[in-house]
Amino acid sequence: MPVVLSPWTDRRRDEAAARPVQYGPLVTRRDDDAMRRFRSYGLGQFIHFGLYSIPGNQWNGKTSTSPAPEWIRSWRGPDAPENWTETYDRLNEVFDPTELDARAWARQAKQMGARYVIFTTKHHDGFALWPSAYSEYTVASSPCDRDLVGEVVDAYTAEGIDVFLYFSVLDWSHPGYTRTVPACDDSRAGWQDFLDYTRAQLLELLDRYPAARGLWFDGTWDESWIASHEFTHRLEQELRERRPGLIIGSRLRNDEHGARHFDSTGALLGDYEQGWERKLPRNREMLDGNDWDCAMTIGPNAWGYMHDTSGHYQKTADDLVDLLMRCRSMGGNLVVNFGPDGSGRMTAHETRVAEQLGDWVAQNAAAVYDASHVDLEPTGMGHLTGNDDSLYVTVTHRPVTGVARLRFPGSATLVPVTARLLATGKPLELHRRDIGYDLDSAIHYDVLIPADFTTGRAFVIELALGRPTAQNADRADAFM
Ligand code: JFZ
Repeated sequence: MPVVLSPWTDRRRDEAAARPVQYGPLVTRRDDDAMRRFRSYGLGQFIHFGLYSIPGNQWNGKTSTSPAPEWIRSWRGPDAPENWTETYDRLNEVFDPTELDARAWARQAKQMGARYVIFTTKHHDGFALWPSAYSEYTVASSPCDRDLVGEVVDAYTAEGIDVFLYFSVLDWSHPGYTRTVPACDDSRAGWQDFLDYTRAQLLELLDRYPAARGLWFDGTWDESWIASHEFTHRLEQELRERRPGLIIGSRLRNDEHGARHFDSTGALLGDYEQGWERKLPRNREMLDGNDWDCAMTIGPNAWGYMHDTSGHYQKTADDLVDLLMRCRSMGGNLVVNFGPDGSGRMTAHETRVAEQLGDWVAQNAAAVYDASHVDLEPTGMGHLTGNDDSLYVTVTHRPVTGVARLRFPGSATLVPVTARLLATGKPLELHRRDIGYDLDSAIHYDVLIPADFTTGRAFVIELALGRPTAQNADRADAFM
């Protein structure tokens, strides 16, 4: 799994260069119910659905050269169909996802173990999946004529899954949208129109869907938006006032110097880091204590439906288990993306991995949800998660010796007392080892993995923690 440092997340904390900031964060690290929920979500689902789901990255048998299937409208070049943009813009006339059953989606997400969903209410093409009063280009202008956002909000809420609304600021359908800073009166008026419309749609979403817990912004990278820092600052304030507890990530706005995600002093601009998209932090230190999640595609870079995935690696359930526990070990959530086809059906591969991931998560729930980063040296065997009661070792790389060895500092106030396989409850032998080569007086705990225990998937060793008393040391050595 390549782990790269992204320029989005590589904030510069160069104190000498730090400039005073007026349009900095509106929040500091929150510890209310909503953010505590966020921290224990563990696993989420992303759904990209819209007009682009109809072509699924191809048209008339030709495959698009646009960056990703949901970007197919921007297909250019000799292979692009004639009048492609006009053709795309009229897909609303045939948009009719008759197989879309939000309750079936929600049941599937529940079985997978997702605790939140992020749903595309409006992607870059500007087509709204709710009947917005502020646009002609919505589900109401299609044969579908259903409030798909409402269906998703209701269905997922009924399953106990929190809903976040994805909203692209970048909007190819609005005549006032411009990528650059408007330089003449006409374009300034158009841009102001666009800002009014954006604000109206966002307030409309909050008013229509009171159950939504968060807004997930996208398409906020153009110069025009970056220059509108006064507007976006006020907007964030207004959204937060309108819905107390609302969660907004760091991709909505920037400071007056153009610094995005983090302001020019390095402070996070939102409730959590929203730059870990298709990438992961190398280590916990890079996160500087911030909340975060990782949005991940199942294919290489396809968020919307892709009709033909041949030649594109599709992540397996094992890949996702590894990613999930890697995220949890650094205190973050993993959000797995789904791209249903134009009829609204989930693909066969996504359905299969959702089921397999769900089976694994159900068996190992304790290691996923109420367990997070632990302050121990990472282990090459896999990923560590835990809480005050338990330590979980998700073993992705099984030691050939059959000995899972964990290193605790001599000063640890909580140490392993008993060990078992989380999925089955089978007790495992645990030994406290004073190996004698540690000048720093670290104590090692060895868990013996029985040779006759075989599995093709990662497995979790659960260690109950207790105070390092003599009695507990004996218990650790007892054959359980
Ligand atoms: C954006 C969209 O353009 C894309 O279609 C999809 O919706 C995705 C979830 O978000 O794409 C991005 C946004 C940010 C980064 C990369 C792709 N990034 O942070 O590197």
